[in-house]
Amino acid sequence: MGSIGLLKGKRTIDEETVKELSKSLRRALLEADFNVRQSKELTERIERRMMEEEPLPGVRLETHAMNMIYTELVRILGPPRNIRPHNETVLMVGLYGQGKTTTTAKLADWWRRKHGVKVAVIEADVHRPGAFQQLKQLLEGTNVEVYGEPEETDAKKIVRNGLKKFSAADVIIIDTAGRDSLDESLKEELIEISNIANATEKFLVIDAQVGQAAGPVAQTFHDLVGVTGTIVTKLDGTARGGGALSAVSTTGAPIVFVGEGERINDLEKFESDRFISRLLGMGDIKGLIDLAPEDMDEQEAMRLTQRLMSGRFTLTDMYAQMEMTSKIGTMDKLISHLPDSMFGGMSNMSRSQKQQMQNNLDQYKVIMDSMTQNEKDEPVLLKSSRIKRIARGSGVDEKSVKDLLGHWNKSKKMMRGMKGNRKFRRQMQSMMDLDDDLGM
Ligand SMILES: Nc1nc2c(ncn2[C@@H]2O[C@H](COP(=O)(O)OP(=O)(O)O)[C@@H](O)[C@H]2O)c(=O)[nH]1
Ligand SMILES: [Mg+2]
Repeated sequence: MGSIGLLKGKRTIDEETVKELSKSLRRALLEADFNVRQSKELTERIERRMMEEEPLPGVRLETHAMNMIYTELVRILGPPRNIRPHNETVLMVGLYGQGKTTTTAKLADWWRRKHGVKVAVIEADVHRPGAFQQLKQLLEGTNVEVYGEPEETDAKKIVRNGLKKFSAADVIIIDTAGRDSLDESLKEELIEISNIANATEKFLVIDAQVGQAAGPVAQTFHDLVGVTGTIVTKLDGTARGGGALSAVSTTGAPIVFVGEGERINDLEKFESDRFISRLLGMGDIKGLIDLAPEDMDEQEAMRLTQRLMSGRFTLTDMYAQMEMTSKIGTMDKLISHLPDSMFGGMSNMSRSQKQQMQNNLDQYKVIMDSMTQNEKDEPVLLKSSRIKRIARGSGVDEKSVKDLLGHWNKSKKMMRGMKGNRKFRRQMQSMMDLDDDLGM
């Protein structure tokens, strides 16, 4: 992706440069082993956006382009998923040699270490001799209990017995068998185990080196058990992980952890920045993107959301919400975690709509500057005499003040409506959880 440098110092982008950029992006994606068709679709989309969208004022062209590439990739990767290790049964699936057993051990120890919960694992791979021994060895010296029956050939039986034995555990992880490719009997076994386990999570373990086959492999497992998360292993090697991206794009199951070595500690939480940097072969791209303006970071958005959820909704809250919305173009990453309804689907606002919104904001700011804190907190106080005073103080007509109040009223109703919406609440809750678990 060196050709991003082509944009350095340029003020406008021409078709030739866009083509050049797009070509080099596609090359980078293919070198990373991202699916051929998907690479084509993605680069065409970015090409189109580059021709159509202008950078926001003050944003350099190369940053603008990187933002676009980044947000498009994040769109595929999906919003981050946070798993609370309570009452979870996790099924590990994947082809032979991808790192299922190793990751089972890593994950068990991770949750035990970082969350202090009781974790137990079940070895249900009856096809690979020594699988039980391998898992036991990996977990030696940890407090994770391992269940297995090395002589048993019926995996279902082992799973049933294991589940019974570990009924008091917070988390149970079940390791399963995989071959080079899945044959019918193995497929059937996996479905049966999945049914017995009634797992809350099904993680597809995929080696970063798996290339173009990743998508079809992921599809197969997804059809069998319904994959809920992806774990990419061997990211300590040279592979760029494009195959994993194809897998995610196929199943829609986001990457939750990555494996970076053979030892039990070599597990990391997934971070999209790092992953995308690696995928594009660009070192650390953090410095090249500029998604959230300094005055509006993700934390602020969280804080605001938390306030909105608390049921209070002042004019100041409304202003902050609008300000956030007006910046959505540069905040796709954050917005992708939020329900579209929260911003009235404004992530698709056109340039002129954004401009209009900015104009409104400017005016609201002037008007609000003429209000007392009390009035901003309790806009219902604003009867006609106060409205007159505020209009005079801010040099606008009374109608503009009333418009502001009307907007506040509408937004407040919208917020109320959403508060009652269970899906929305759940989404908000999981967003808040991100905060709690940053130390995870
Ligand atoms: N370098 C590296 N090796 C790994 C990683 N995860 C697993 N392995 C190795 O890959 C091989 C296969 O792993 P295993 O867990 O047995 O795969 P399974 O057949 O899917 O259970 C073993 O030699 C592991 O040590 C990783 O993240 N990095
Ligand atoms: Mg194994």
